[in-house]
Amino acid sequence: MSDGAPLRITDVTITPVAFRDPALLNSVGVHEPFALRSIVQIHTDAGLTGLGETYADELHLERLAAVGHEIVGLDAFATEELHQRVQRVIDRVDGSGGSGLTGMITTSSTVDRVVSPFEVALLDIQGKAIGRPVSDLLGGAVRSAVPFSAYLFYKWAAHPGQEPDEWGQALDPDAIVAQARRMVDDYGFTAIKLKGGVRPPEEEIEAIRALRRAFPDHPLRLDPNAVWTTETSVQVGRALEGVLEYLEDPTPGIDGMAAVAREVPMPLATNMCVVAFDELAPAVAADAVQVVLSDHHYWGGLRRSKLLSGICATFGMGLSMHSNSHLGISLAAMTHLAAATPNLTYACDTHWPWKTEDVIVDGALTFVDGAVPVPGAPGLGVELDPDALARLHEQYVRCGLRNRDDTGYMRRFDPSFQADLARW
Ligand code: GKR
Ligand code: MG
Repeated sequence: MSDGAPLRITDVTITPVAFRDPALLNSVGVHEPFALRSIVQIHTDAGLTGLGETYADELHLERLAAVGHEIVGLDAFATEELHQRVQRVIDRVDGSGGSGLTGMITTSSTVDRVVSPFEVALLDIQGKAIGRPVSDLLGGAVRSAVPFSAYLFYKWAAHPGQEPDEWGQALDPDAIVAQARRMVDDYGFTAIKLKGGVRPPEEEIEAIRALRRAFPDHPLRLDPNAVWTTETSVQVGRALEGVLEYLEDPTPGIDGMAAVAREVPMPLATNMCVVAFDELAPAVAADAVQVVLSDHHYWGGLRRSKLLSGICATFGMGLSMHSNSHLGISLAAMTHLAAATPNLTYACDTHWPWKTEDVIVDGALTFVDGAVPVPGAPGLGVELDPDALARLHEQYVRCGLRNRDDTGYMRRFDPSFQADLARW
């Protein structure tokens, strides 16, 4: 592909899939038995195919389908033109604005969310065309492996009516430490995050203290997804002085986070109050957050995530990486991005250990001492398994879930459950 001829998109396939997910608890409820994702395949006239992965809520799928039609004929190197076309489609299809597609994230730019899987797929094609990994297209890897953190959840032993899963119940500090022990033993993770906002704050403080005793050298994080008041957040932050590397989204909103940041000793991180470019300026002005969690799925893909990294570096903010339930195409994209982002100095989040199924051929992604070696093959370095894709699509069709609804699922078992922010 060195003659400079365009590499034209001939066809786009979008396949919703469902994969089994344990009963993981969070501040808005409990994970449903299946997590939903969309697998994007872009085909070209040169016979190269690129892969992307994103959310699969119904409205998002509609937008993806509309974009799929709009980009046939586009040159696979024209990612700026991709962005413009997606903008036009979104203006036409639904005006714009957030829609809560990511569960807890409601205000990120719709265009950036829709662009993301297509941009990743185009970078996959570009890499394959020139025989280089995606990390090279992003400036080159500055680390050969990307550290991820163990991501602990309070959880039920099973989805109601089902047999206990292999992890069992985790509702107290001892069980959380046991979960961490298994994850660290199995994957070698060197940092640990606890998803909080589930138990009363004093119990979550105890869980973090128990983790500190069990893992004296692991950086620790706690993320209650903005379920605490500013007063509670300050109390928790002070109680965990010297224990947390950062406290993630203790309370809602830029003003609330700024108020907490002034009173607690550790940095505050977010994937809730800064999830789009227009939220950066007010957050910087208020000094509301000291660490931004990037996520290429809603920051507009890999190159726009690098733009975010530059903005964070400019304003002296740290950079980490957020995760939702995801499959291997996303992990590959996250790994290439993190490898080529020098100031991404925190271990990235991943839900990886919680899944038991995938759409990619095994073997391209492994964990060594808690880090994923950057795939060196052209493009993303992962290959779709057509049988697995068909199986997980069939599972999507049969499972009946069409939108993520942790709160609705929880209320089937506890009708009084409230998902309000700042409720503790
Ligand atoms: O999977 O329950 C979950 C998480 O709570 C996820 O939805 C969040 O978006 O991991 C995320 C976070 O850091 O807030
Ligand atoms: Mg978070």
